[in-house]
Order: sequence, then C-alpha cells, then structure tokens
Amino acid sequence: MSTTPSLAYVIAGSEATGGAGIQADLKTFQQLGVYGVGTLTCIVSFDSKNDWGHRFVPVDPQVIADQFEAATATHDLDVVKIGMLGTPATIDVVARSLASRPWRHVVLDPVLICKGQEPGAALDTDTALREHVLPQATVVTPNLFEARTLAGMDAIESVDDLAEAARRIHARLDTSSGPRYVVAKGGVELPGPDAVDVLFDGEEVTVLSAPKVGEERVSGAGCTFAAAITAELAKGSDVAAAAKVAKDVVTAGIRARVAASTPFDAVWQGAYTP
Ligand code: PXL
Repeated sequence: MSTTPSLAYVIAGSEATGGAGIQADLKTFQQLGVYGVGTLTCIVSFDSKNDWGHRFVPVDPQVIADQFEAATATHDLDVVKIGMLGTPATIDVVARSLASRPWRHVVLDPVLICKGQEPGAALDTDTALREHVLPQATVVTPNLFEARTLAGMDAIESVDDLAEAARRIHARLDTSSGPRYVVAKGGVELPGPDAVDVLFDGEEVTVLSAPKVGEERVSGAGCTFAAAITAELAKGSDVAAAAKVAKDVVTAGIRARVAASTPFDAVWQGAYTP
C-alpha cells in the first residue's frame, strides 16, 4: 500500500551544524506533514577554530543538474523553495533548471550572505541571483539586509520603509503569469517590541506581527520561515495563510531554540504543533 502526502522540493545548501540550510528546510517540511525532496547546491562548514568563519564549497554545477533530474523524474514536484546557491555558476544551473518546467510556486529565500559573513563579498553572486532567479520567483522572503540590498535602499528603519522595500522588490518580479508576493522580514533588527513582517501581493500590504522572543538572532529562522511557507503552499494554502503559519512555526521554534556553541542558537522546528 502506498500513501500520497503533499510533496515539497528544496534546492539549497548544507549548513553542517544542522541549524540552517537544507537541514532546517527538510525538518520544517517533515514537521508540517510534507514529504521533502532536496537538491544540494553547496556545503557550508563553520570553522570553530576561526571565529566560526564560513568554509564554503560549491557543488559542481553538473551534479546540481543531475540531482534536479533525479528529483523531478521521480516525483511530481510543483512547489520549490530556493535557498543558498552561493556562486554565479550554481545560480546559472539552478536558474536554467527552474526555467525548464512549470511550477505552481517558486519560493525564493534570497540568501545573499549568511549570519557572520562579511557583506559585499560576493557582488557578482548577488547580481546573478537578482537577474536570473528573482524574476522566476512567485514568493520572495528577504530579511532586512536582503530587502535593503534587493530594493536598493540606503536604510530600512520602520515598518513603512519595509513595506516600501517590499513594493520595490515586487516590481522586479514577473507578474505576467500570475500574482507574485514579497514577504519582507523585520525580525529583531527593526526597533520595537514586535517582530514585524510585511506581505505585499502587488496591491495590498499586510502586516504580520508577533512579540519578539528576546533581541538575539537565531540561526535557521529565515530558512525555516521560507520552508514553512513552501510546505503550506504544497498542501494547498494560499500565500497569506502560508505566511501566517510560517510566522507561528518560527516563533515557536525560536522560543524552544536549541542551545549551541555557535554564536547563535538554532531554531527547533519540532516545537510547532499544527
Ligand atoms: O541562514 C542562511 C543560510 C542558508 N543556507 C546555508 C547557510 C546559511 C547560513 O549559515 O550556511 C547553507
């Protein structure tokens, strides 16, 4: 006898401590009752002897293409999350693979740099992501830094600024084949007692708000948020409902965070009960 759970696909990097990356994505899918399929783009191993710096190894582009072929030949996949890609070459192969077939949803977590990395180290990577992957996304989930970079703004200091960034990013999406959505995340970085996200659907701004759980950043929050949206979309939710569940998953996961020796604790996806 076979079963038919909803399926979700993720194309992302490994973060070796388990806190972020594809490990967080697949745990989130499982917690939300969705069968996860994953394609690896790169491997990040923090260096505990060197201030937890990022050791980064991209996966060979042909191996990414092979994984994509295996995954899509095996399963009917129509909802995909894109996480860290890492280099112009990995972005190129993922962009071409994505464009080779139709998707109901492409959820892009535009990972420009990881927590702890130096900003501005990889301008060509940011440019490739903006030019080749962003236009294919149906949902984009930038954090404050990513929203500022993608929107080309000097600063985001208020919820109004965040909404403006979401509007500007939305203008870069291809709306010719259906509605597109930007969920810009203020997180702990925006001042105030609440962690505020804004959802822009091309017409209206919806504010999602939950009391901040401390002022510390927690590893894997962004990955978990986008993965939870992806899982909920896979089950048939609309974007607004998916974003609401995702906010609850992340809030519960931060409250129950896993203590770690890294500079940031890690989200615990298992804390959420649907
Ligand atoms: O949290 C962003 C992120 C995503 N994906 C991978 C990472 C990180 C941050 O460390 O390593 C693979």
